[in-house]
Amino acid sequence: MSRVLSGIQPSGDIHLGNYLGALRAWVDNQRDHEAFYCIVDLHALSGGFDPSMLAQRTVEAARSLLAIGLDPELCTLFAQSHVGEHPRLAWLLECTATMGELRRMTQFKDKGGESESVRVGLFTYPVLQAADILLYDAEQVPVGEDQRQHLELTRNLAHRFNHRYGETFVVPEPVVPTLAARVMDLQEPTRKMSKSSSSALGTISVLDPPEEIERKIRKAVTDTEASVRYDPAAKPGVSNLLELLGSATGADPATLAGQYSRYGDLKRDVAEALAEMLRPVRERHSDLAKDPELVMRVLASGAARARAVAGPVLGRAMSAVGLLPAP
Ligand code: AQP
Repeated sequence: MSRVLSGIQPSGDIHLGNYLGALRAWVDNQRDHEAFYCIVDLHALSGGFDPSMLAQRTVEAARSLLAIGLDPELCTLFAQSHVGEHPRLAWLLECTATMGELRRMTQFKDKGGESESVRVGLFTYPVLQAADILLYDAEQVPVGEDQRQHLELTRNLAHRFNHRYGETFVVPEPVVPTLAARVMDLQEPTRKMSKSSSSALGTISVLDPPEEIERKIRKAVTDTEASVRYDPAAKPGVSNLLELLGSATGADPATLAGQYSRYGDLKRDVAEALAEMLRPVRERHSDLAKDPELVMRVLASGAARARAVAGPVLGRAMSAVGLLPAP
């Protein structure tokens, strides 16, 4: 079985963009791949975070991932900070990466990269992400479109390291969905839906009840034209709604557009389809809340399984760069 790895930050409620862009593929992949999924809590330190909430958010992210359909019998789910190999490999890769290539990362620029007070961790975050992936010899990484550039960096670092120090890492491929690879904010449809930078009305959480989904979709920004067309450049709001409906129902967004003449009808169907798609997630989430210790047990056994794979790969990399083996 080929191996996949992917991660998510515990930086807020898991939203529809995370779900359609990446997490739905996580669930599918666990059946026919050896799957490692990581809650990247160390990455969360690179942005504004609340220390009193971080542990709770990590547990909550794990519970939501189980509710979405991850099965700890089929995949390895763990917290990044529980596997010390991640920051250790990140250092070796920081000594492989260049300032120039990290400066080109658009997420760094978007999140305030020009400011003198920006955290160094925000700058080096894509290198830690490369370590997350390379530690598991992952062949595939399911991600949304926004992560494609970081994946390209990971591939470049793996190639460079292998070329400089000898064959050490598997070079991974990104797997980006064809639909809803970039779910847009419902209030600002030219920006991606995001945990930390979207307004409450612009984001749909995977745990939102049907009436909340209906309210947010009803208020979603469209445009002043009255025709339903799939044209992401000219009509980003309407096209986003059509993509959401398409990815919830399996239909093609351009074909769906032909079935509607009014925005109100489209919005009603989008809200219904999303509520139906997320219903089992909400139900499983409330079942999981009845056993608060379950998540901790899953994360403990996940960390042990992750360390068993990551340890030898880190050892390979340390030996490749010529470090003295530990006594
Ligand atoms: N809007 C989106 N559309 C499609 N995919 C998305 N992803 C995120 N937003 C969208 C994908 O979700 C996975 C987990 O993302 P993450 O939490 O690790 O980081 P992120 O990309 O930075 O997500 P957010 O929600 O925007 O978080 P914050 O606000 O904390 O930065 C990734 O595979 C990502 O591609």
